[in-house]
Amino acid sequence: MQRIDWATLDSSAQQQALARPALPDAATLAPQVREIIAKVQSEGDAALRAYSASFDKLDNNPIKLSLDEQQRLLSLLSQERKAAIELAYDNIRKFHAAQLPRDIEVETSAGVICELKNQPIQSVGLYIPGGSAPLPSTVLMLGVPAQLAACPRAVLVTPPGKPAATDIAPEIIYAANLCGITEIYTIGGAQAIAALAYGTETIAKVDKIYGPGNRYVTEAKQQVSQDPRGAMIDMPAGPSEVLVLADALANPAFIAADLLSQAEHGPDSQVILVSDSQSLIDQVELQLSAQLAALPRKEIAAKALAHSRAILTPDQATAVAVTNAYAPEHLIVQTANAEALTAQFTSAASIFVGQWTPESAGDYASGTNHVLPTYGYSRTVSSLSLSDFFRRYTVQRLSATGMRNIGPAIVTLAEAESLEAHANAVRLRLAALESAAQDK
Ligand code: HSO
Ligand code: ZN
Repeated sequence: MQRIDWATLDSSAQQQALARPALPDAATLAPQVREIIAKVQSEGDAALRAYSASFDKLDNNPIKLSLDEQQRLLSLLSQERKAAIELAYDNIRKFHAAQLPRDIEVETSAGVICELKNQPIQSVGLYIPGGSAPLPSTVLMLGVPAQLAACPRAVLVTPPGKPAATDIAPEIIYAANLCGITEIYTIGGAQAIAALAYGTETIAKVDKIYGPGNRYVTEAKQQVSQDPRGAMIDMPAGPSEVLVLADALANPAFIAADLLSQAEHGPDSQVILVSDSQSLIDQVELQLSAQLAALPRKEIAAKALAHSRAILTPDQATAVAVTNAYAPEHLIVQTANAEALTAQFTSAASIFVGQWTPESAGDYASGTNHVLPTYGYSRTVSSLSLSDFFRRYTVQRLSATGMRNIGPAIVTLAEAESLEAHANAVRLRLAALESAAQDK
């Protein structure tokens, strides 16, 4: 870890210490992804098969995973894994079910009724990364809210397996089926995002795309979300990150394990330790090297650690300020007063309080969602929740009384904006009401 003594830095060096990395080859990535999207738009399934052949070295990707294949995969899964997935499913379901948005109806003036209603998004596409670590937990994080919102159509895409395209992790299928999802496609990368956004012969277009992915996936999501004929996306994304805020009494072994759990996600993972205790930082460093050596993914984790930072602050208040300035995706608070500190955080996407709460709890099974804003977006973007699977819309109705009550003010406002047609739409009605009253 890079050691940083906060008090010795001037303000621009402090900003630099908290900066995210510039995303590599952004300039070449965008046109590459644009080309993939265009090819899927013009050639459909044939483009998906061609990309499978060139990127995945698979000649006959069936694209759609049949129900028979799903059954075959499920038969490979142990009871222990099924039970663990069910426990996670239950907790995620409990926490998200409590988020069900309520419709509201308000009479704002006599005879003027306004409603705010929630309607499930009709068709949602869930992207589940494959590659070095297939993530069945992400299936639950996306599938459970889609199920609770009762989205009429939820489909899942995930990169093809090996040796056959249909060799998907059985855990992914089990989690998907628990969430009521059986429409599953064995495609990944930017081409999968294009297929979801625009549709192909086999895959019908969806309205909104959810889920994490590599740089190509993230760039493709950005591009299709900017096209009105494409699809909406859940949130902008960058590499995953954790910040641990610890005091002198924290357990260095726990902290090192938490830092490594983020580091093993990928070489670009962002890992930060902030503490007012030099000796705690020293002990965490010792633990990091000891624990790292035993990890199967030590090469990935070591790369992430190489650009990670340990920041020494003069006191705890500065540690909190540094945390708020960074705006971490995950914030783990390992201090004696963790509970009391929680109210002081203004920008973390998901907070893990106290020594018994590792990030792994929220990654898998506590019930909170692990799809979270990164790259500082958590200042304003929220963690994925049930509301992301609804669209909100409004309804209003005026009675004759309502028109009499607010009509004159509307005319005045329309005149103030010099919008005569707007004023007329009300004047005509007020006049009709007036003459109907005189006829009586
Ligand atoms: N920490 C990841 C989520 C995850 N961890 C999935 C394990 N599996 C991003 O928040
Ligand atoms: Zn994780």
